[in-house]
Amino acid sequence: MLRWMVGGLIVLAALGPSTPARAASRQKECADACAPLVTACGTTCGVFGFQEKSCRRAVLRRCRKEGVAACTTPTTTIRRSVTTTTRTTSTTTSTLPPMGDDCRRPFPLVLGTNSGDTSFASDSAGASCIPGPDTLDQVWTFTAPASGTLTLTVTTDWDAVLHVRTTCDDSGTEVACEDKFGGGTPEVRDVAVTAGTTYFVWVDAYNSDAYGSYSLTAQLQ
Ligand SMILES: [Ca+2]
Repeated sequence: MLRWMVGGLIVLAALGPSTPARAASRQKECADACAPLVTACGTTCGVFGFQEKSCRRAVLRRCRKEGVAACTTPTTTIRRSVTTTTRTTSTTTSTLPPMGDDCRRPFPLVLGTNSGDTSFASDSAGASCIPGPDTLDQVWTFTAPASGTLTLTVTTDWDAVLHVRTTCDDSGTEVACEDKFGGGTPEVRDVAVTAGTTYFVWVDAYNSDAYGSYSLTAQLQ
């Protein structure tokens, strides 16, 4: 009899607090353990209030179901929740391309030496002396401080093309297109410029296999 009573006490002790108490305890544990992830929801979803709430709920729901380890070692579901909102934010904030990639953000061309790299650029322009598509390019903008001759020189070890427009996104305004040599020999082009007029200088490629770093020098006489 005594052995049964002791056994019963051991079983009751193993069961622990009653169910509502355990639920409250689990909620507190989850709130503590998941605080960094919930904060991440606010950071990554800040401009999307509704996503911030659903993100927080998803984190805490998973924790209550699987235990605090779900927050200390994030699992696939939680990662997906946070990653999805991160991607949305990223898409919103990355509407602008990298500098020089297209007409939205041309590099400012200075007199003297400029340098760039088309390895990760996109194909934003064609030109009259470029025969095919998929030619990676970067664009520079230059407003002539005086009328004269602008001498442009692009030096590469790949087959570059140099072309110039007066309206960045209008190929009909092309005023020069230079492609005399393959890689290793600089392309040089003189362009007559008018004081106050803005020109867009493209460092482009002869074909899709041509890309890389370059130097672009500009001299005005
Ligand atoms: Ca191109």
